Amino acid sequence: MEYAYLGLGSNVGEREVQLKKAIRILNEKDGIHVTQISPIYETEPVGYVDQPQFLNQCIEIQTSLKPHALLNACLDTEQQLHRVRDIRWGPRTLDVDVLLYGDQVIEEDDLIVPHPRMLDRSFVLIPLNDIASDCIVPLTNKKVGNLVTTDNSVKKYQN
Ligand code: PH2
Ligand code: MG
Ligand code: MG
Repeated sequence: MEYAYLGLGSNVGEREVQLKKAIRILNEKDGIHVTQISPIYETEPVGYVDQPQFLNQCIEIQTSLKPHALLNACLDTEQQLHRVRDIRWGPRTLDVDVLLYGDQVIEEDDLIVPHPRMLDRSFVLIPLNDIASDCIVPLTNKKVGNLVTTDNSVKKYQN
């Protein structure tokens, strides 16, 4: 068993409903148990900016799945929420990224952990800090709580 952290994002359709469905689908999978759920944030798009605002959230899971099996579970969850992949960093009903997998460093063609862009993405670090402030990010040797900075483009989502 390992603890892992996943980043969820949605900016098309019923964003909040889709995040909730995604967590339910993940939790129902064999070998995945959701142990913590962050608050939801509404965030300005990063990278490809001409698209709607995102809702972002992070979850902690306990998993018996190996990293690639976990990645496949994430991709399968995206498929169940009818994700269409066209523009890189473009609009999506659901994105599920593996952020951290225990203290492992993974550098494969299809899976890089820690997630290569998480350190400069407040829409990841702010919700992650809510559930994992003491978690040490491999390669940085720093806690999430020491990596996060305030960012006005990431706002608590009121529901
Ligand atoms: N995901 C991206 C690209 N840009 N911007 C925000 N605010 N939230 C995201 O989840 C996001 C993004 C690629 O995965
Ligand atoms: Mg992503
Ligand atoms: Mg992704």
